[in-house]
Formats: sequence, structure tokens, C-alpha cells
Amino acid sequence: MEYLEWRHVFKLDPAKEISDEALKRVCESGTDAILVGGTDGITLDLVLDLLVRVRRYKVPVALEISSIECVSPGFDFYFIPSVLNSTQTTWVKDLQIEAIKEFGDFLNWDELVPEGYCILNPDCKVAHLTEAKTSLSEEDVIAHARLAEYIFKLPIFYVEYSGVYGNPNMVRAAKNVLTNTRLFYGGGITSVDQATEMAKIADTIIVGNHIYNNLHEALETVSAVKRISL
Ligand code: 1GP
Repeated sequence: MEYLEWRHVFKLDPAKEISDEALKRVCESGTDAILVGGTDGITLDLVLDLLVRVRRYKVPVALEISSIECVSPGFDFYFIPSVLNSTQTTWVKDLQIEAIKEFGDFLNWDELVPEGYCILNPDCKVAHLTEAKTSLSEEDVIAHARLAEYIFKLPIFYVEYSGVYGNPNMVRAAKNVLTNTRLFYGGGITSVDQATEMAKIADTIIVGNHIYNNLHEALETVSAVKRISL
């Protein structure tokens, strides 16, 4: 599947405003994909609006599903997160069960991409929402990565520091024990140096917030990541 080749991804939040000019630069930046997702304030209208605008460009676009009310047809892929270090089964599998009960007979399973999240920033919204146990040691992160690959057989293990730049040692610890499962890293990338450092470790680098804070710097991360081969 093509998402297994992605090295750089921009994550766009439907609840945040972005001008047509900025969106054009993001979509034509050479990034491998646009991932549409966020934690709160998302409505179906906002998702549809962003989908239509991104569809003007050739870049693949995936929806990371955070609530079933905001799902629409028209994306190339649907990423289905499970928060492996949540303390609540809601975020690990209950919401997924609800969605499968409602849509299971109609789903195109080939478009669905399950992701195992490991949230390591205790202060980010998604950590609070999912009541994630974020105080993990390297040994814990390794166990979560192995759970993703060898028990749940997930194609993606996502080390999430949303909002802050993460500890490369934690990311490396996960990478060292993964073979087939792809390692996504996201969180606090604001510079070429940070993008380069994480691209030397993780398979796929996700840049989110900085698109809205400093577009020029965010765009520079694309070529920085593409220069590094693992
Ligand atoms: C968020 O991992 C992504 O889900 C990207 O993080 O917004 O901090 O870049 P940032």
C-alpha cells in the first residue's frame, strides 16, 4: 500500500483556518500525503470543506477518524487510531466496535488503515481526552511497539508528542524493535534540524501545528526529510 512509502506527511486540522494560498503551498510542497485530523471542534462540514479544497491537488489525502459523525466518502484512506496507552477501552476499541456495528456491512476494508498510537506528551489534548498513561519508560515504549507489531499486527505504530518535540531516544527504542510495522513520529517539529533528526529514526514524519505558525519553516521540512534515507 502506498502509505507504507510515505516519508513526510502534513497533518491539517479541519477546525483551523488556512488560506487558499497557504493550502496550495502545502499541497504542492512535495509532501507525500495530507492527513486530515484533529482532536476537537471538528464537524462534518469542516471536514468536507477541507476535503474539497485539498482535492484540487494531486497529493493523496487521508482522513484520521476521530468521531464517526465526521466521516465522509472521498478520501484515499481512512486512518483508524487506537490509543494503545489509553487507560480507557473506549479509545482502544469501543469506538471502533460502535463504528463497525453501524458501517461494517458497507465498509471498504482496503481503505482502512489501523494505527496504534503511543501518546507521550502528558499535556496534549489527546492525552487528556484518552486518559493516556504517558509516563512511560523506554522499556514500556518498546513493549507498546511490540504489542502493535506482534500482537495486534498493526501496519503503523505512531509515537505521538503532539505540540512538543519528543525524545529521540524513545523514538529510536521503538524503531529498533519494529520490523514490518511502520513507525510514525509526530510532535513539535518546527525546524529542518528537528525534521532531519527524527527522519533519521522514524519511517514517517508528521508535521502539524507549525503549518499554522510558520508556513515557510514547515514547508522546509519536506525537502529535509526527503534528503534522508533510512
Ligand atoms: C499531531 O503528530 C501530529 O497529531 C503533529 O504534531 O502538531 O505538534 O506538529 P504537531
